[in-house]
Amino acid sequence: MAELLTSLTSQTSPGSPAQDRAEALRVGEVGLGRAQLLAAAGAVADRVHGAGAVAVEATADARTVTAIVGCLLAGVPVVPVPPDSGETERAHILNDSGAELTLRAEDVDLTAQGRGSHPEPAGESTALILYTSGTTGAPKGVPVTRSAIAAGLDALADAWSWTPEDRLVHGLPIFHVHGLVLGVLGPLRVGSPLVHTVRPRPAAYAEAAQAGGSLFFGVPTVWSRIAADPQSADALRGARLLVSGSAPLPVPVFERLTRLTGHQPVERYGMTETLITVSSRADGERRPGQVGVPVPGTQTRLADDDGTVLPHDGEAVGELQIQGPTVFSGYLHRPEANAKAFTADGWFRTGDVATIGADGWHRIVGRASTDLIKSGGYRIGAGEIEDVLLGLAGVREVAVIGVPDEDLGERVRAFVVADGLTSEQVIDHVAQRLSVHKRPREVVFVSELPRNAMGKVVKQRLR
Ligand code: MLC
Ligand code: AMP
Repeated sequence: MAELLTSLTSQTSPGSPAQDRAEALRVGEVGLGRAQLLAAAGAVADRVHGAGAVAVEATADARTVTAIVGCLLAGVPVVPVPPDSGETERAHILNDSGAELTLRAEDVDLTAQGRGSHPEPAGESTALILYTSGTTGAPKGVPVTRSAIAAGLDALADAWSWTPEDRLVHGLPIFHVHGLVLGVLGPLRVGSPLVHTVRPRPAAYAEAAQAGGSLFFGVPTVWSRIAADPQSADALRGARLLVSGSAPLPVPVFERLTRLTGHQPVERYGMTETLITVSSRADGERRPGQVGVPVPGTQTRLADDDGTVLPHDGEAVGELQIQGPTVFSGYLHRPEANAKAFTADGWFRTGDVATIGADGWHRIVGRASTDLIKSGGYRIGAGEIEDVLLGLAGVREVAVIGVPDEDLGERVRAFVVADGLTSEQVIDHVAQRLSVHKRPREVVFVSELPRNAMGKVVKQRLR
């Protein structure tokens, strides 16, 4: 396979001194040229070479990016750990992935020089192991191969006319597909410099736009906050392309953003398991409330509950299923989940419910399971939070749901049957054990949960 981080590594002899010094990457206050990033990442590669997998404490920091790049140069799978993940979640990720070593920003020396280049690993080898929530239990490990990332990024470069002339700006976390695969590996493959703003605040995006940012990534919460801040939105007029994804972009946010920035945002759809598979195009139409057409190389279809394939007529509603070079081949250590995740003829079952028009345009209308919550663009499993809360002394029963939220899309609400506990105790119990963003934003104490004749909690009745 061609190299994964082509624009970083493809020049075997150094580029021109000016090219090498020009900033390839900036995270907050720290900028790195291509040559410095390659040298410092090379030193990390020398150190981790031969490890089965390495965990990286994924703070938004130029040293963390260097650690990730170093592991990728050495062909060692990277396990990004959310820096705010509590003890339960962290222990699970480290244990399940088999990571042999954890790198933190402090472990990386940005002035170090690697001893030399490492051979490019095979395309089918694992680049990243990303952890993502399911409806029940602890998060599942998703191995993402080098060839899937390469195919996914090349498809997006085509869809978004993304070139080395762009300067990408975002402030998303670098432990998920959006911020890491698209937001960090994308620029290193395409060759467009990256400006990471550490946090995705409207004022930081505005400042980066004024400094020449052209391509901007955000989750809908970020775009909605920008749309509520006319001054920051106006600063984005000079951008080339605004891209939204990870959760549905509400139509009013699309419209307001268009009015205030002069740009209709491109919306795209994806998953950790499949990378980005459907998008509107930079050179094409944008439609509020729709996520576009399959990216080059991806096939999509709809199926009903019995597996009958449905027509692409814009009316039929079914589960969206995906095939293509970016789709993973199964969760780590989860044969049962894998059996359910794919159809007999090899299509990945997204669990998202959609329509597809005769013109190929996709509309995501919901999710098959009420136990997957999307809050601020983060995927959160109700079961994981319920398991943790059942471990809190005094809690007798619990049910977690997502409720609509103006800012976050959905917010986590926990219904708890308990004796003598406060909302803060319940929230803190989750925040200390799982990632902070998984904490309930609201706790409702009830005397009992609604159950059906089988004794199963009826979550619909909690809404
Ligand atoms: C509050 N905090 C607490 C707390 N209550 N900490 C501990 N215990 C408690 N009880 C603190 C936090 O530490 C944090 O501090 C602050 O409150 C706010 O944190 P938050 O709740 O996370 O902030 P919020 O404003 O809600 O964040 C909104 C957001 C964020 C948009 C910035 O949700 C976000 O970054 N989302 C991006 C998700 C993403 O990238 N998803 C992509 C998945 S990939 P401090 O100090 O940190 O401020 C995917 C595929 C695809 O979906 O298609 O892309
Ligand atoms: P994650 O596992 O965090 O990668 O989340 C993937 C899920 O995010 C998908 O299954 C969808 O439910 C949701 N998602 C991503 N992009 C979009 C979008 N543009 N519109 C609606 N939902 C989306």
